[in-house]
Parts: sequence; structure tokens; C-alpha cells
Amino acid sequence: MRHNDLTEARELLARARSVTVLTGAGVSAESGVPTFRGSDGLWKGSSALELASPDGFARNPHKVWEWYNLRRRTLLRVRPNPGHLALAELERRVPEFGLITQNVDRLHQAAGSKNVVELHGNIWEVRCTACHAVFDRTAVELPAEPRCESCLAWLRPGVVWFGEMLPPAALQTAEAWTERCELFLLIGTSAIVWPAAGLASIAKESCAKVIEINPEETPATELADISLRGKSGELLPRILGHA
Ligand code: BJW
Ligand code: ZN
Repeated sequence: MRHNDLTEARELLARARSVTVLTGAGVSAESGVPTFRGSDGLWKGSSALELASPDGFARNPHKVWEWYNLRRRTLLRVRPNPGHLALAELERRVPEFGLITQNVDRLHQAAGSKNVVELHGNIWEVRCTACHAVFDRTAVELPAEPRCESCLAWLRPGVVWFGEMLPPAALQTAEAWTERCELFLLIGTSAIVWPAAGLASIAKESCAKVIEINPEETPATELADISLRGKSGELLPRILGHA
């Protein structure tokens, strides 16, 4: 079964007692945060490995920090959109609810979501490349060359780059939530970055219904029971019964 059935999605959601959600950059697009891939994507003009890998950082930390500082500045100006708010409301309605996000922007938490797992870290924390101390630098303007205050080595963004392990506890929780849910929502992700991309298959193997929300088809579309083509900021409020 694979169709664009808003009514059935609404019914599944109204009945479900255990829901797990996986979100990607698309869920923040309507807040004005660019997604990664596509012609206008975040790494247009540079390769993903230059900006989001340990080798890229080792080669040119100035360039990587310039990109992250620009993104941090953009995030200071944006607010959660109706999609984020709908997911926070869903959490209040459903007895067992978990939100797994690949996003580093903390907009789910700003919208009021509580049970959130950040698979790829977050952009507000920074970590020392030498002594590994972690510092919360939420909403702080960082220098062009951020250095550790105890050992003066380079700081790096507290995110997960290509080739790096995901935080083990976060991944374990994400997998456990995915295995136990009756309904799995896959929202605003191109579903090509692993291991997040594998979660929809785990949900399916555990007999959950899978609903995808995305304006475009993705590699996960074929395993979705329902695939809703459109923007999450418009569709999520509708499947919750608003408008
Ligand atoms: C809308 C919308 C609207 C638009 N409403 N929707 C197995 C097989 C093959 C490769 C691998 C594998 N296992 C591991 C790998 C390697 C690699 C990987 O997956 N590579 C693939 C790309 C091939 N994975 C890793 O390296 C991971 N580490 C790991 O697995 O460690 C163990 C290991 C290491 C080495 C070898 C083997 C094992 C780490 C991945 C870290 C990803 N990091 C980034 C950067 C984070 C920091 C930062 O923000 O700067 O995470 S990359 C980037 O992609 C970011 C995102 O979280 C992630 C996913 O992107 P997302 O969110 O899906 O965004 P987009 O832009 O791709 O898509 C947006 C979607 O929204 C689109 O579909 C639009 O249509 C849609 N949209 N508007 C709803 N309004
Ligand atoms: Zn240090």
C-alpha cells in the first residue's frame, strides 16, 4: 500500500498509542533554515566533505568555522514553524512518544518537544579538539577562530560529521523507540544519510505503519504505507485535525 491519503494518516495518528518520529532538515525549511541538498542547499559551492568531515576541518578549520558561525547567526533569527509546533502538540496527546531528529538547530525543543534525541548533535555546543571539554555556547557570537579556554586548542562544533560515530546512547534510544512504536513518521529528510536512513526499515520490520511527509520522493518512499507529498508545516497541522 502506498498512497497520498491524508484522511487515513489522520485516523492512524488519532488511534496510535505509541509514535516515533524521525525528522530532517526539511522540517525547519519553513522557518527559513536552508536544507543541505538541492541547488540552494547549505553546502552549495563546497563539498559536504570539506565542511562536514574531520578531514575537512583538519585541512581548513577557518572555512569550516566560517560556515558554522554563519549558520549559528541565521538560527538566532528564526523561530519554530507550525510543523515543529504540531509535533510538540502530538507529544502531549500520545501516551508513548519519541522524536528523533537529525537536525542540530534545537527548534524542536524551542517548540516545546521534550522527548527528543539528537542523532547528529547540536550546533550550540562546542568541543575541544585536544582535551575534549564540552562548552555550551548557545546564542553566543563566537570568534572566527574559537579556542578552548583551558588548553587553547581549536574548538569544534558539537555536531556529528561524516565518518564519525553517532552518540551511542542517542542511537540506542532511537533504535529502541523505533522498534517499539506502532506508528513511525518520517518527516523532511532525504533519507540517504546512515544510520538514520535505516530507521524506517527497522520500524517496518517491527510491524509499525510508516508515514512519510516530504514534497519529494525519497529512497524511503517505497516502504512507506502512506506518503504525503507536501510541506510539513502545512500537512502536520492538518493531520492533527487543525484546518
Ligand atoms: C521538506 C520541506 C518541507 C524540503 N517540509 N520536507 C551505510 C551505507 C552507506 C554509507 C554509510 C553507511 N553507514 C555510514 C555511512 C557513511 C555516512 C553516510 O550515510 N553516507 C551517505 C551520504 C552515503 N554516514 C556517516 O558517516 C555517519 N556516521 C556513521 O555511520 O558512523 C559509523 C561509520 C563511519 C564510517 C563508515 C561506516 C560507519 C555520520 C553521518 C553524519 C551526518 N552529518 C550531517 C552534518 C551534521 C552537522 C551539521 O548540521 O552541519 O548531518 S550531513 C547532513 O545530512 C546533516 C543532516 O542531519 C543529514 C541528513 O540530511 P537531511 O536532514 O535528510 O537533509 P537533506 O537536505 O538531505 O533533505 C531535506 C529533505 O527535506 C528533502 O528530502 C526535501 O525534499 C525535504 N523538504 N522542504 C518537508 N517544507
Ligand atoms: Zn581544551
